[in-house]
Amino acid sequence: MQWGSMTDQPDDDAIDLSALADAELISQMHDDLYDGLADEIAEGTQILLDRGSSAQQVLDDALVEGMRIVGIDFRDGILFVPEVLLSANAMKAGMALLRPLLAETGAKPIGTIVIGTVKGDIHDIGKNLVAMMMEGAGFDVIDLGVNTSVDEYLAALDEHQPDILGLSALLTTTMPYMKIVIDTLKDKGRRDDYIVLVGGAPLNEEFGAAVGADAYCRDASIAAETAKTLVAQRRARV
Ligand code: B1M
Repeated sequence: MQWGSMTDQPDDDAIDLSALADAELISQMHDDLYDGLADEIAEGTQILLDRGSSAQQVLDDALVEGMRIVGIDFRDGILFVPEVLLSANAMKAGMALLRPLLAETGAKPIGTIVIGTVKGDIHDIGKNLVAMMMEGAGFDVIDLGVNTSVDEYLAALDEHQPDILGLSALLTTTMPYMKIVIDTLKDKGRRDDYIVLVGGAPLNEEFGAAVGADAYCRDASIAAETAKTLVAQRRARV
């Protein structure tokens, strides 16, 4: 843990991140993410990028792995909501630098996706990553944010006429809302107008099939790959 000085004295204990080798820097970033130090995470991310790491490597090795460690201690009651919020904020500082790199394509959009975290759920880090990877894969992304109601999804589908609807849920208590959204589409005779993809840590293939999604996506890369494959298949049929 690294604490700033409470006086005007220079902070002799501050770690010079640029002096660390890659492995040490990544390990220090796990600690900094744990401690919710957004500036340090942004600095570490930039150093790794400047040294030639790919955006995907920095995301996987430094940020997602650091967040996995945070998640374990949150689960075990060692970290609490305010601390985890700081970690999430620090992760976002790193993601802000990675976003344009992950989304860099220059290609014509290959389709449109409307995505949101379902009602009752405010987790958005994973959903944001999926949105970034989708952009990187060449999709136009309409991000509805968190706590999204059926009516909000329907309004966005009407407005944007996307190829894909993406639903994210991180809580066992909010997962069932995915079925409410999909059943509403069925009731309105609109289910087959869209490819529906679902994802989130507590889901699995079986759940995805049970709620009537076209596919469950374990992570953001798989989501982007699945989106490309299913859009291509659908276009080949018409
Ligand atoms: Co929350 N939380 N949280 N939390 N939180 C979990 C999910 C939990 C597993 C922690 C734990 O106990 N170990 C637990 C859920 C338990 C359960 O339901 N069985 C939990 C809980 C209980 C809660 C609260 C209820 C705590 C409380 O208040 N007592 C509360 C709920 C608030 C609410 O939503 N109503 C709460 C609050 C919070 C914070 C606000 C503090 C914060 C969220 C900040 C934010 O998102 N802006 C937070 C966090 C950060 C977590 C953990 C630690 C990390 C989640 C995360 O960002 N992971 C999480 C523990 C964990 O998951 N290990 C936890 C990193 C992210 C990259 O992964 O989101 O899985 P993930 O996304 C992946 C894939 O799942 C997939 O791709 C992503 C990228 O590869 N994916 C999709 C996700 N969405 C997709 C959509 C797709 C496709 C793929 O559509 C096409």
